[in-house]
Amino acid sequence: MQHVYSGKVREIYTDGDDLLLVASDRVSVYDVVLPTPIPDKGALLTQLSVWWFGQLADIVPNHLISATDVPAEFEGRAIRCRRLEMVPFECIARGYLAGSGLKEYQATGAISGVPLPRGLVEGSRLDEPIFTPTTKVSDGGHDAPATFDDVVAAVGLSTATRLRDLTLEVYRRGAERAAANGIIVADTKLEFGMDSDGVLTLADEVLTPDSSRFWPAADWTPGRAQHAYDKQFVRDWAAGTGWDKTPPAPQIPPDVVDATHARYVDAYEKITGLPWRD
Ligand code: Q0Z
Repeated sequence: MQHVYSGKVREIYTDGDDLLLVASDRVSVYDVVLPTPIPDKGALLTQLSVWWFGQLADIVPNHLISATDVPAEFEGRAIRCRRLEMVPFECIARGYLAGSGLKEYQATGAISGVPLPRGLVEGSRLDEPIFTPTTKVSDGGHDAPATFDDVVAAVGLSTATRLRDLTLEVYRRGAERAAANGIIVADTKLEFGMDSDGVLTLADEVLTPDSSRFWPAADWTPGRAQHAYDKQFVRDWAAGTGWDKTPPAPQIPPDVVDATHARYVDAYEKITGLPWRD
């Protein structure tokens, strides 16, 4: 086993021809990783993603080989997957306006070349979900918006069209399931790759609160920043400490850790309908 990549909250190892994607219990707010782990976070997000791969298998094949055949030290919070030739875009679907999409809309009236009606505000629901790819910027920078034509230029019209259709289809399936259980999926980021037979394959993690914006539907109020389903307690506590959002971040107090853990468990249970053990 060889460690090949560290993200802010995840790691990649190689094991022969396979990859191991390992999720940690680390949490980031304002792009800063906090010094206090959230117990079970890595396992909850890994198991949610694995559940989604199963739910989405009729839409698109995925890279998962096993969620159990992993080293004991990573048990529950890692998957073994096939190594793919990755598509060099983040495939994002948005059903609501937030984040970098909101900024781009406010500046240009469009996101990734998709024109939107006037008068939308932070948190607005879009009439139809839209495909807003970004290009991956190497070493840590924020991703840059790309248009559908940029994707076509890089991968060809048929693959680009399939990426867009699959991304929107996965978003619709995910948003519908979550909405039925009180959770808005405002947007989601997917990664795809080509397998060794040239089959377009869903990769990475899917429809987790780290790859998507989850909002409690009961609190949804367009015209202001929305509450994050998972990290809102950490954000509210961090804002109240006077911390300036630059590293190092302060330790998270136990009550905030517990409340945040409960939100990750709640999201897992609401979406999957399964009880979380532990
Ligand atoms: C995923 C990432 C991180 C987890 C590369 N099946 C695949 N084949 C080739 N490359 C990837 C995958 Cl999933 C791949 N990432 C993002 C970073 C932990 C996933 F630190 N990068």
